[in-house]
Amino acid sequence: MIIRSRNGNDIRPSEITPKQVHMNRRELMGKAAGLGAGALAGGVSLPLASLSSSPAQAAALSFEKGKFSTSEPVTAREYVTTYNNYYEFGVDKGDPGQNAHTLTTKPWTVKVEGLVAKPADYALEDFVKPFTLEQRIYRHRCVEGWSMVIPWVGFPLAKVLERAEPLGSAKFVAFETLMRPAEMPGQRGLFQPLEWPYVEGLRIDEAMHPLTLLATGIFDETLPNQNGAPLRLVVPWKYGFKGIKSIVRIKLVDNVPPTTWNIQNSNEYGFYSNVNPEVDHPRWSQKTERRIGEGGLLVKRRETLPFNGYADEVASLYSGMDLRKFF
Ligand SMILES: Nc1nc2c(c(=O)[nH]1)N[C@H]1C(S)=C(S)[C@@H](COP(=O)(O)O)O[C@H]1N2
Ligand SMILES: [Mo]
Repeated sequence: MIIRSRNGNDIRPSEITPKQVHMNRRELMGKAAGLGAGALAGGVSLPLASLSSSPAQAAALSFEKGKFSTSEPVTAREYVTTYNNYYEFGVDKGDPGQNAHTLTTKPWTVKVEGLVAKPADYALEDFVKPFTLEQRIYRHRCVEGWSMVIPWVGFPLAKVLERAEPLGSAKFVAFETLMRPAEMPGQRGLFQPLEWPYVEGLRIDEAMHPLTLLATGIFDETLPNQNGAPLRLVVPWKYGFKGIKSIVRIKLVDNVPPTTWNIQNSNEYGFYSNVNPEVDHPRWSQKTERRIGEGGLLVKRRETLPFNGYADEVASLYSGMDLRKFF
């Protein structure tokens, strides 16, 4: 099946169901009334208050739960696509959803280089082609204290690294976002909130971990631009800013690569950035979080879990490390 998205990229996911019908907010509110989570198939449930619950969409969202997927209620698509951090398109949560449509994501080239036996420049289509797309429902915890549950579509980053054949000297993986001021308003003008291009990094064992994804979609559609089209990183046990968007370069290196928020403020943002309720941000606690879409001022904040709830899978990567020091 070919799914043609708004930004013109094709995906051929065997496991993805037809594109859901996009309804306006008023329709959604009307349809959502009275539909319980029990009405949904495939183990996916939406909160009662979800704006995107409708019988038609429930059918479209039906899929096999991937390994590692949470069964927590999925955050409504409306929030996932309108409440974003993507400073290349503005610093307010609504800015990326408003502005990111100006980005051209076709053609798109991804460079894989550095300490590998098989460096290459791939057209996105060739980069993705050998891999089976999976849907993975992950918790997503922003360092600012909010969280969502997002159904990503993608494939393990490990597949890309294996194809490139890392040399023994490769210890870290460095990622880089597109630099294109003409199409990214945050990269031009007087006020530039960050140094560009946005860069991120992982230790190679983190990068090879089966939870670590490269995503090309959300729900049952290709990634909307505001979510990082056409290719973004997802590392569910780390704060959201590790999930670098619109990736153009993946480089295997032998030393800790620079990372954007650490460059911006090294007291507040470390290289590891594992979700850790025991280590406060210097300006706020990280013990609790607000789940976006769980409406109302009276709704209690949730307790944040060590490694964002993925401790069983990833805690062993850090055994013997002082996670207060390596925050
Ligand atoms: N290139 C780039 N990637 C980025 C960001 C950014 O500003 N620029 N923001 C990060 C932050 S802080 C978060 S929380 C997530 C948000 O992803 P989402 O909008 O898909 O929820 O993207 C991350 N990736
Ligand atoms: Mo974030």
